[in-house]
Amino acid sequence: MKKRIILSLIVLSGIALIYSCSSNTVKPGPAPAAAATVSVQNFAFVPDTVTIKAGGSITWTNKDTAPHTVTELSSAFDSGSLATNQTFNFTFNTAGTFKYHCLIHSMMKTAVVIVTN
Ligand SMILES: [Cu+2]
Repeated sequence: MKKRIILSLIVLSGIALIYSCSSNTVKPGPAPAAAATVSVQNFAFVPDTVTIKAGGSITWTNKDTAPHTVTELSSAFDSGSLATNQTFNFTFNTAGTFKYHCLIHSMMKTAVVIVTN
């Protein structure tokens, strides 16, 4: 009888030990980098200003029937011509302000990506 109690105590403390160890190994991961989406719609970038954290990425989708480009003014990124429903993704690793426009349609308003640390 005594043996059984001791044995079950050992088993219970073993379970408690495993539980405490496993709960200690659960650590919060790094905060996810912000991601954002921009539509190219009705000859405009929507929204025309996006703020993300460095390391984050933006995906543009052309929702027009006309082709568009997503081209940074100093060529930091350039999607090339995007057909309808085609997407372009770019990851911003450094903080800064990136103005971009569409090379095909000069009348389209310049849009901006603000990358913060
Ligand atoms: Cu365009």
